[in-house]
Amino acid sequence: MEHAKPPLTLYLAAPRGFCAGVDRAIKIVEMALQKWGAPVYVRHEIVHNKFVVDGLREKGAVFVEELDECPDDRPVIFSAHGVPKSVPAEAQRRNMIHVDATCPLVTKVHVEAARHHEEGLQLVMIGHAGHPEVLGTMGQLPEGEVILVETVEDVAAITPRDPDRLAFITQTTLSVDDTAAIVEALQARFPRIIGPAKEDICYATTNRQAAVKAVAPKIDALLVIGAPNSSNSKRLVEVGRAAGCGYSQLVMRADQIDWRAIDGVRSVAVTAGASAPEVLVNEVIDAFRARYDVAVEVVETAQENVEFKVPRVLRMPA
Ligand code: 10E
Ligand code: SF4
Repeated sequence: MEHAKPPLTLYLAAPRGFCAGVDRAIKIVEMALQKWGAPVYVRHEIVHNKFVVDGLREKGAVFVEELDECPDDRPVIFSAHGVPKSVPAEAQRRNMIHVDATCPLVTKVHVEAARHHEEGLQLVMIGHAGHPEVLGTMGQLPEGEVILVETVEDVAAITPRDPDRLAFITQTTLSVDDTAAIVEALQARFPRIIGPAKEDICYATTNRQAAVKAVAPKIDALLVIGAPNSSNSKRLVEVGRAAGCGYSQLVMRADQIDWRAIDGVRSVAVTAGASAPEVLVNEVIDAFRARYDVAVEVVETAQENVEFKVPRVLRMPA
């Protein structure tokens, strides 16, 4: 006789998964393939998710890291994370068809940076070194015009050319709480620094973190579906941990769940980063159902209805 499965409450955090910028970026690649046929080149992973990237590759997208890996005579798409100014300039110089899938909320930060620069301010960017969004945003301005800080400690170490002529911007996918502490440190050291009302963290990042905070007190374990190179997904793991969840783990999909590590848990929460598709959430739920007698409960802290249009070139007939 089969043993009865142990009971488990599985809380589904909401909102989770795809944000409007990711949705738009994926649509851009799909529509470009329809309009121009394969191959369509994509500079950097369109969003940081292997499942999404593999799916688009099967349809004819070719993923490269740099523009010099693309031929002149095929369209190229720039990823949702944004690109330095030099990239579209080079595509233009080579007369390439290029479509920018940068999320409009990242572009907003680019515009903000350019505006401060025109007013003669030096910029401080809060973000993670080497991340494509940070490279893209810093690459909007000439070398030396954007100083990167990653931590509260970094704030004490920077040497801006004029401490009274500064503005700050942020990456869109940071931890809301960690960033608040860095902004506070900046304002304490540079009382005249100019910035957005809070930071530039987007609605999707904010909402996904709030949902994790709300569910954390109820659970023994948190699983965040997302890729190891996905900044917003990694932040969800940290937020879970900071909210008191002893086991908070990133998994790309169900086959990465460490069942032994969560042996004996009675409640788990599942969320997904902004680049993780819902099919992978369902895969994880099914994997739990195979081992436990699962009761699913949704913990919803916000509703989202943001939608971004694809660029006009893709809305026009071929
Ligand atoms: O690493 P990130 O979280 O920046 O990227 P992602 O592709 O996992 O999710 C989408 C977020 C973007 C494009 C940055 N604003
Ligand atoms: Fe845009 Fe935010 Fe999504 Fe990034 S995480 S693509 S900024 S909506």
